[in-house]
Amino acid sequence: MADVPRELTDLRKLTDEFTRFMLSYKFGIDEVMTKLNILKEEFHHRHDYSPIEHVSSRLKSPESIMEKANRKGCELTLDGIRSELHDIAGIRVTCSFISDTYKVSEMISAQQDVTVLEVRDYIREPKSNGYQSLHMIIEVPVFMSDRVERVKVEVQIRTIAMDFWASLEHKIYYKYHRSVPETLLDELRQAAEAASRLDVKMERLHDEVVALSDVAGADDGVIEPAEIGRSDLPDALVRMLSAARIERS
Ligand code: 0O2
Repeated sequence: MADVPRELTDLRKLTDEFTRFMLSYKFGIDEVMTKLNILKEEFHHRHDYSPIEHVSSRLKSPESIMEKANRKGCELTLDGIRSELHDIAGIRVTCSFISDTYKVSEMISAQQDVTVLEVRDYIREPKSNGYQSLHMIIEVPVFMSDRVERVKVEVQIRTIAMDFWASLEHKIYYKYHRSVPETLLDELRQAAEAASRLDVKMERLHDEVVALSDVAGADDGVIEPAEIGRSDLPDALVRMLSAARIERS
């Protein structure tokens, strides 16, 4: 076999190293997604409700990693990037209510193999533009064939209203190439305040309804497909069906 030029071997080695670097973050995401989906399902099974509405993930692209590493002035090596950039792996959890965001954060923190490195509470203290979200940087072990790597994952937890606002603000920010007109920034701040009031009101209403249904044992009028045939029929329905059968015979 012909000799492979040195540069090509080096390039292959670099590509392989970078692929392993990116894969470790992908596995970190997979692991935290599994944890969150288990929590969601198990909580739903136990309490007939889940504080987690929706979970999504994203892996920063190599271009975006380079841009952020340059912007932060961090050492441009894989080790430098690994230690300075905390959001290469990102997971977003949306919840219905503010109290749910803290519930989710507590459930994540309580897991034995999770190390919480940092929490930024932009819900208690929103950013000056109105941005609200609970950010956690966590570290999870990823078990590879030849080693265990501890991988950082950024988890953003917020309500549906906060998420709606943040998605729109993100779009506007990029549309205006990061220099948004002051009037629009003002409107965004007002919209953030309105979203925040909505969150508080919806949670209060929800608490009232829960208190009512606790007293009345209310039925929400819906049956899960898996429950068909498993639960007892209401007495009135049994009486009605047997009366109809007697009439027919
Ligand atoms: P993208 O496109 O979502 O990846 P640090 O990482 O600690 O050096 P940073 O990145 O400012 O500093 O940390 P911070 O404030 O916790 O923000 C991290 C992420 O939160 C951002 O990632 C956004 O996803 C989100 N975020 C923070 N502030 C805002 C905001 O004002 N509006 C919106 N829409 N999102 C925000 P990226 O890498 O900036 O972006």
